Amino acid sequence: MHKKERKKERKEERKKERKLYFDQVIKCKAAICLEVNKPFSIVEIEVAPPKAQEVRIKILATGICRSDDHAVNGSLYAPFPIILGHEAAGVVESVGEGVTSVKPGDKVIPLFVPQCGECNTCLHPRGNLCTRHNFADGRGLMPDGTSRFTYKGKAVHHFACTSTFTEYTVVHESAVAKIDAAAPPEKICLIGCGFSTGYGSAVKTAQVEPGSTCAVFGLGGVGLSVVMGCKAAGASRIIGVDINKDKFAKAKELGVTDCVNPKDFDKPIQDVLIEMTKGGVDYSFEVIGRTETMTAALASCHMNYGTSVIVGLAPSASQITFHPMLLFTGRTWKGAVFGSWKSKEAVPKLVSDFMAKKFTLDPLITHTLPFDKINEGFELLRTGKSIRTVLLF
Ligand code: PAD
Ligand code: ZN
Ligand code: ZN
Repeated sequence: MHKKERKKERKEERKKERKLYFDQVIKCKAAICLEVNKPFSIVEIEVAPPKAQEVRIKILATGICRSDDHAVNGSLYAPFPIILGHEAAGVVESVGEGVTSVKPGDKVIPLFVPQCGECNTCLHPRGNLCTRHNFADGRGLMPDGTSRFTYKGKAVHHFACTSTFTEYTVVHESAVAKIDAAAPPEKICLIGCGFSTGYGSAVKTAQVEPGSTCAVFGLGGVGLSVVMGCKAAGASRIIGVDINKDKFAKAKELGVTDCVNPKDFDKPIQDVLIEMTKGGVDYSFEVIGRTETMTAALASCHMNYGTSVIVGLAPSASQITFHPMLLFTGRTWKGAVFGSWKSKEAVPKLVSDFMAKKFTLDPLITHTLPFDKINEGFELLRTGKSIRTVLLF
């Protein structure tokens, strides 16, 4: 073949490849955060097809978690513009080369803490923060360093390996789990973050024992899930601590035995709890995200054998100072992301447990809104009126 002809042929081939690529680009609705502290803008974006080892998902339902709000207001560092959201359920639309664990049509939950199954952490029996895919690297990009989202010709960042405030998203294969096809997306989306985080913090991270006394600081969606975990583990006394007394009725329904509002006392909340329990609780959980309540929760647990778990996400720039005596006298202080679960293997099992009615999610879902009303959903969270709002597409 003549050299010129070969060149022309190659050019045609490249043109065809480009066309195929653009044919596969999906235009869809997404809620973008253009700048810190600004409302979400509902706009049309382009979602590129999944590359090798990646999965494109049609989102069916997504919950609003306080961690998303931490990113909106800048207390959790995030690069803008960005598509937030990390608590969702959806259906696989297409897969890139080499993907074996899911296929188009599978019902799935995106995983903000991925599980590659091969790194040191994934191979360790207790580790759950995959070292190959760092959920918190703050780059807002796919593992290859690029984005699959475009708005007005410019790249938009991903969030927490998931980005679910969009009709379509792309995630790495290690950040998605296949679940029971019959599971209701508008409920089990909570297994993508809030429920699993709270429940796991009690049953896996703390390993609450039957007959123990627990204190849960913060009775939002995650805190109430901690309460459910403590109850399931057989705790005999569960003290709920919140500054919003409107949270107490539901907390009691779910197993809280005593409700305490720090505003009702003129002494530190740890003194109140130590008095109530004659020395301190066995397990305490901070599920708010404030450094002061983290140290108060630590001080509330019994010296010698008390364990305190940090579940709340403190501002990126914060530091804690505390008296070393608090630990010297025997308390244990720990924390966990996603309730210590190894995500890809645990999420399908948690969905099966939900289907087998081993726990309920209904009490956590106070509001369901169409996706377009995302700003209203965030207002409900900020004003303390909602536990979880689920957005439907
Ligand atoms: P939420 O806002 O629904 O609940 C927080 C609760 O804390 C509310 O009921 C507040 O009234 C209450 N509260 C606020 N300030 C105080 C105070 N000073 N004393 C007592 N109570 C107070 O949030 P959420 O349940 O969605 O999330 C809770 C935290 O957990 C938040 O920081 C979030 O970012 C973090 C989180 N962590 C993980 C993880 O993997 N560790 C996952 C998901 C969420
Ligand atoms: Zn969350
Ligand atoms: Zn890994």
